[in-house]
Amino acid sequence: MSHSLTKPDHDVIVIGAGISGLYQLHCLRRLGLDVHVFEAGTGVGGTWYWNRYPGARFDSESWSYGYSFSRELLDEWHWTEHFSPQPETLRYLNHVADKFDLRRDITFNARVAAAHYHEATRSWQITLEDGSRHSARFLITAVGPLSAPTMPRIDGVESFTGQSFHTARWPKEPVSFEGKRVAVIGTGATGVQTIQEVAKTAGTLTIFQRTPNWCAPLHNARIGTEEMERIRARYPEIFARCQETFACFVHTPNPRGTFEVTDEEREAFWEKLYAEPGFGIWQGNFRDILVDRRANALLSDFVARKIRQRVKDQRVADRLIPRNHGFGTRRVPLETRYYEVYNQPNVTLVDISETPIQRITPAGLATSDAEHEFDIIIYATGFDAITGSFDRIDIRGVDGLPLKERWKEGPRTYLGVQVEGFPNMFMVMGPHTALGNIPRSIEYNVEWVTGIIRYMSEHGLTRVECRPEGVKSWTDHVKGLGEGLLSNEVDSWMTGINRNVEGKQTRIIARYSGSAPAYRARCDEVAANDYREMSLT
Ligand code: NA7
Repeated sequence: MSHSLTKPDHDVIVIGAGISGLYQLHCLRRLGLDVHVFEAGTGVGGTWYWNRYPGARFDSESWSYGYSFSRELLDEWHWTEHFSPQPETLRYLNHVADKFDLRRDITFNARVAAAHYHEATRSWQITLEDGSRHSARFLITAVGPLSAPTMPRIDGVESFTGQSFHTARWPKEPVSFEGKRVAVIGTGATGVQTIQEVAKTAGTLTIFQRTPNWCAPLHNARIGTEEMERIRARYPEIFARCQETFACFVHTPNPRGTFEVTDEEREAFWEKLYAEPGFGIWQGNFRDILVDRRANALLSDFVARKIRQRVKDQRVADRLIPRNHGFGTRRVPLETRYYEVYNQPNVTLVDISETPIQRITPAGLATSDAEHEFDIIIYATGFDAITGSFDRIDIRGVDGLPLKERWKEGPRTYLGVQVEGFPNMFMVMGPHTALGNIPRSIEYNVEWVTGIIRYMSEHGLTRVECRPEGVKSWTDHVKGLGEGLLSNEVDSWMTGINRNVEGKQTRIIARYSGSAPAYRARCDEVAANDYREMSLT
């Protein structure tokens, strides 16, 4: 690589050693670059390092979720379950780090506090929380869209004298619930996984639900040696399919409309989807369920009937059925006997939309109508999503412009990978990229970023910045794609709402909602045209 300017400490600094950061390190190192990763945790894994809460696991099929770039890796790894539990996923990512000798270029226990661009040297200076400084030509944020956990804004959280945990900061040591009085606050995908697991051993379990979500069965199963052999043989076909589908899952919308079939056919199709593993009922349903109100209402009614069948006490079932949004318009938690948990005598559901939590007390918590005592409180209260992990770092571009300032009206990006005024910074899984089955999107994003850095190295270029017109056109495109989607009319992390974070009460278009193949085609086109849409010098 050309170094006509003062040589920084590294060619590239990557923030984060999760699925994105690990692969980014591997790809750039293969170009012969000096790459260094700073990671806040003590080990690799990102999401799968931090989220050790009981019951944490994939909702995507394990064999569609792992890295696809190395046939050797695919051949040697045995997924033991169709939807891998967190400990296995963490083992997998550690195996990847060992196999590709990644750790030697990662500093652990190193949280990045600030990242400032310096025009004079065309480089980024990174300051860690310990005050140490490191510079690089390129900065790559691999910080994850769901990695900044948020605690509820409830008085007295610090006063509780029992054990309390946020699910995304779960301790490494096992936590026993045996005979304990346990509270769970939050019923998103994380809360649902936690609740169904904790209910197995807790003395009592009290669930504080503000908004119910539409959950659907996961139908997990073990994978034996022979089945894994068959899966391995099918890997090329599996990953080819993930490249073709809308959101990189093995599931993709059915081409039929909800009202293009008879009532009997529709009911039979939904029964089939409800009985099948994974996200099929959300991602493989009729093509119009997330845009047509009548179709969505009909499907919601189908799932509501399922909840009623599974929960014995119909008053409890009533509370578990969402009223303010339709099926699939928020992230659908997948579950294993979640609804049956509410039939257990030791489990109580408290609807805090009726009786809000007023404060956390030393002994437990107080709602508007009762005092509750607990040994353990679990906060499954989610994340400051998509932009939150950026907001926590003091990122400044040209002329010291803070990224937060640039995004104060919501994120504006070029292809979800670059921001105007932030040269030489690339985002992997930044706002406005395709989410879906995330590792598939990550691999694409990482390879695209690797491509442009390779191009610059080969051409002796040291500065890359997107152009204002490129940002406008991509941001408008992303906003346009969001029009008509029922999910954009609902508060959730996907629309940038977090009631626990100041300034995150207005819905924004934070994610790209077009198809993954269309996203890739657009990015491929930019690369094929030698990145002429961007300013490279
Ligand atoms: P989510 O989906 O954002 O869920 C957070 C939950 O916590 C949700 O039920 C919230 O209720 C609840 N919450 C948040 N703050 C409070 C307060 N102050 N009081 C009571 N309840 C509260 O986060 P998850 O971790 O479950 O999942 C995030 C994603 O990670 C998930 O979609 C996967 O893709 C991986 P609300 O709905 O806001 O009323």
